[in-house]
Amino acid sequence: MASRQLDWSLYLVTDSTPAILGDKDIVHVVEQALLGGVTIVQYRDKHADTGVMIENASRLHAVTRKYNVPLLINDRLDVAQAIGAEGVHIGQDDIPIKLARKLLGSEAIIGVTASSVAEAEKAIQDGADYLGIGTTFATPTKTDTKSIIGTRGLQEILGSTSTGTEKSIPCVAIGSINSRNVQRVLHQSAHGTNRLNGVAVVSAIMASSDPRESAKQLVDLIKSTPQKFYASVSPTSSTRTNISEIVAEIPDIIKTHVTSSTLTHNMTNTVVQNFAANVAIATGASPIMSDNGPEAPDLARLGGGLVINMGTATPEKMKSFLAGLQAYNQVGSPVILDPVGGGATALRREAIKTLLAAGFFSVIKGNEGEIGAVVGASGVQQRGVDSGPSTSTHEEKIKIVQDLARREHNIIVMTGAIDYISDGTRTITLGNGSPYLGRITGAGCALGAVIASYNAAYRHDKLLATLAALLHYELAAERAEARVEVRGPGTFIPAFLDELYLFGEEMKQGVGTGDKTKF
Ligand code: 3NM
Ligand code: MG
Repeated sequence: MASRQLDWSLYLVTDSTPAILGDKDIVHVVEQALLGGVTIVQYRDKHADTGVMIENASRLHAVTRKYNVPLLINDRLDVAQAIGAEGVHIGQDDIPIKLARKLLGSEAIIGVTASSVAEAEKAIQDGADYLGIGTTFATPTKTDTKSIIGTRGLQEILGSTSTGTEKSIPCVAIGSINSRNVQRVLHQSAHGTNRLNGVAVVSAIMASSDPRESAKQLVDLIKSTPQKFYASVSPTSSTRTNISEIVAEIPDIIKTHVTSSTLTHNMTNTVVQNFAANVAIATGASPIMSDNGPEAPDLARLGGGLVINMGTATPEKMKSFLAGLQAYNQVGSPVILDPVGGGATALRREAIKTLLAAGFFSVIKGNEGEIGAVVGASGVQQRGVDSGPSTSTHEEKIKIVQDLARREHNIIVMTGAIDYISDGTRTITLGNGSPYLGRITGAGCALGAVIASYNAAYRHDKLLATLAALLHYELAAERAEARVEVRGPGTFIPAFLDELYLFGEEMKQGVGTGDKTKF
């Protein structure tokens, strides 16, 4: 099928409504977009009379032909036939695919909109040449969309359209895709080796005052490797997979962190602010406790990491979280999600969903209940924000973190007596720590701050950065617990701050972690 050889990377869908096109000339906008690098054009006009559509379509066709790009017509086979367009795009409520094929013949490109695995499978069976999948994110451009499926929905469809290792049909995602989220959408929607062939946009180009530049920017983002989203900066053979190799790298990473004064930006709850800030300083980081969304873009430029701690997820805070997430994603700096009490209430479960749809988290860290809430089906009913009784076996926990890391394409940390850390390929368990960490408030939240600065200070491999943070934290806790003056949680806290600092000083001098690690 010829459609397989086509370049699907940037698919432009036109819109003639004044809200999007303004008073610009559609043909001029499309030509500019073609000069910027658009690879497919679909003429979509839900309001115009047939005569106007034919007129516009034939003018557009003259331009698309000049750039050797196919022109598809939305829904209207008659218009496609009248001007000899390369094909059509049809929705679920439009003409049946088989009938369209019968009318247009085998050479025509026939694309279909699919919002579910069932629709995708049916479209493939009926002979569609490509799928437009979505709606990815809610969009003002099309308000009657059936379902908002997010990157997870795209991933499910991409998974189902596979036959063996190669998916059977090209897929482009649609719905509120723009230069801010395109790389994340491409990255997070991937299902194993099945990836989107491209993205379809309306407003990102049609509403732009400079369609050529907007198209070029999108093409550049689509073609370049979004390294900031990978578990390691470049997933190469040098990525450490062997546990003893990983351990050998940790002291250098800790040293790098301790000497870096890396910013850790905390959007956290009021209970833990003071403690988390003290912990961050003791580990060599430079904390800022600010949930003021509008200043997030400035702070994001300082090269640090952000922790979004859901301890108090009020609507006001959620606005700040979303602003922070977007600002850090934009510059490619790490964002850590701490879904505090994530399984406890419907509101928190909803907040997790909103945050996951809104941006990319380098690391998600939580106890078993919280990670369960992120997975979507919590086995552990949470009481307060502390962890409930465990219901999963060791093997099950390994599988939970591994599957979730694969789904989110990031690092998952499930804390507990044993910590489980995974990037979807490498899964590590760590038995270090102290029971006192469970008897003071904010121990988990402060760890989030440390994970953020470690991921900002060391960007080569997120798994290693996260592991180094955990080791710094938990080895210091063990040392504090072992001190003679420590009699309980109250005396533990100052001793812990001391040991976080002293351990860092030792690592600066090249002392190493010795044989204290419990992998
Ligand atoms: N189809 P924008 S969403 C034309 O989900 C269209 O099938 C959709 O516009 C679907 O890029 C959509 O401006 C509009 O968000 C996408
Ligand atoms: Mg339609």
